[in-house]
Amino acid sequence: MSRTPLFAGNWKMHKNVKETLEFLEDFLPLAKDIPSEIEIAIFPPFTSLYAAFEKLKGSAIKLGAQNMHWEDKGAFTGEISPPMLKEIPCDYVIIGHSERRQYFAETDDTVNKKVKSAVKYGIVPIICVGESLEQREKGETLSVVLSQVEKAIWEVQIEDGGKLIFAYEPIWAIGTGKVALPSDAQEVIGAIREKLCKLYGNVAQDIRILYGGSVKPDNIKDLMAQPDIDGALVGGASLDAKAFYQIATYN
Ligand code: G2H
Repeated sequence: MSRTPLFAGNWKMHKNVKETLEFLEDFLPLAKDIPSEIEIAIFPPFTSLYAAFEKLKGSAIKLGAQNMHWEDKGAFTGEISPPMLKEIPCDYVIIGHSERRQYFAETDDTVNKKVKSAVKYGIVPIICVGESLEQREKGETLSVVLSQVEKAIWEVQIEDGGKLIFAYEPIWAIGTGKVALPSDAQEVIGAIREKLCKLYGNVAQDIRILYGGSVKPDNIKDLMAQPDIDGALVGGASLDAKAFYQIATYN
């Protein structure tokens, strides 16, 4: 079993090219102190991806996009294709973030199409799943999340666990400052791993599962102490070089 911890900075709709380069000016010197067994990736807006790639040359920091279309080309105004992301190149792509599900009508079906396409093009998808507050209060957390997991990877074949990453992000914890209790996050993430083991057998032990939702320097250590939590998808706190560095060096 080998699961390298991953700290992924999801910048959402923040930072133009100039601000991206300013962040990296601050972050790259700090990142030299991050142990090599920890992986860092940043997810700037599409318009900053190439500038980030150029600036990251020679560093171990990976690059990812926040979304993509599943088709490789066509009349899809405003969309970005997997080959376009490969050209940058991007290592990762976030798929099915709850903000995309909520504001841009993404469904389990479109998530599945995107996951299949990402795997086909060799871009590792970070597949986001998570329940709403209402679903949690009704005791539906596990059924909702496990159903999202199953539908996201429907007919997706993988030969090794490095091809997929999941992020459990309870919707009620996103950008609200309300982080899930580490034990609650572990319960859901442990259940996701069990489900993946049923579907994929032993390779599921190598699939990384991140926690996301109001991760900050002062709560990351307790989250990382949980056996199935392999890192974090960090929103707000990843916009600040020092805070993101503190999260990645939680120990
Ligand atoms: C959840 C998370 C990053 P934040 O969306 O994906 O954002 O850390 O701001 O809650």
